[in-house]
Amino acid sequence: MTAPVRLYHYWRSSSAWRVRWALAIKGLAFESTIVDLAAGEQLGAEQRARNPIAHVPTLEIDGLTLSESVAIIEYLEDTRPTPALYPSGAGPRARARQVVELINSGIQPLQNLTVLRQHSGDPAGQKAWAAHFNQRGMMALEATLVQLGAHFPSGPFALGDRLTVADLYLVPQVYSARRFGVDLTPYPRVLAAEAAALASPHAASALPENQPGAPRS
Ligand SMILES: N[C@@H](CCC(=O)N[C@@H](CS)C(=O)NCC(=O)O)C(=O)O
Repeated sequence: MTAPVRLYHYWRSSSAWRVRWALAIKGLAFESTIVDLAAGEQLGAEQRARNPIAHVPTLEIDGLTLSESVAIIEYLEDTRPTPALYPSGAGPRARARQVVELINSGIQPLQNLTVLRQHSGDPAGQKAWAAHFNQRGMMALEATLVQLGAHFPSGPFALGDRLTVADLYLVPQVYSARRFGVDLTPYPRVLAAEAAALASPHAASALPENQPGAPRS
């Protein structure tokens, strides 16, 4: 019997959201272990043994224990290529990775709990820091999507007429930007991509509010 796919995640983790969404698109059911970031569970020995930097997500699949959403999603794409999350062709794939890394390296790490706490002990100071880097990131994301639009069939998604990995990174980051109070009205291309991606099949099951441990409104 094959071991179940297991995801170590947290409802509000934007990086875990990307992976939940990819799993849903690839049609992979998974079992959940919640690592409560607010309670500091990521810092405990168990999550550190899975991922020494003490972050979520971690995915157990096919006998592997994988961390880092890029590595996980590329593994899923390599082993379960349909439906594809990356466009085909070296150039379009590089452009998809450009959007992924803009978010994964250029924005999200700066809002991590560890970074916010290192920056300031004051919640208002932490929020201002995260808002600054999200606003700067959204500006870059808007300009990038406009530039890249010339290279893809026109459409509302991050890379044009179909949902790609770029959307799986964009939507959780827009959610974070909103949470930190960033005004998103100057970024219409980003907002159009978010709306299209959220309306796509499989988006709902990955949403933060639909995860175990999320506050019930
Ligand atoms: N580049 C990593 C980022 C992982 C990451 O930063 N996870 C955050 C939640 S989104 C985390 O676990 N933070 C815990 C902390 O800062 O203590 C990925 O894509 O998986």
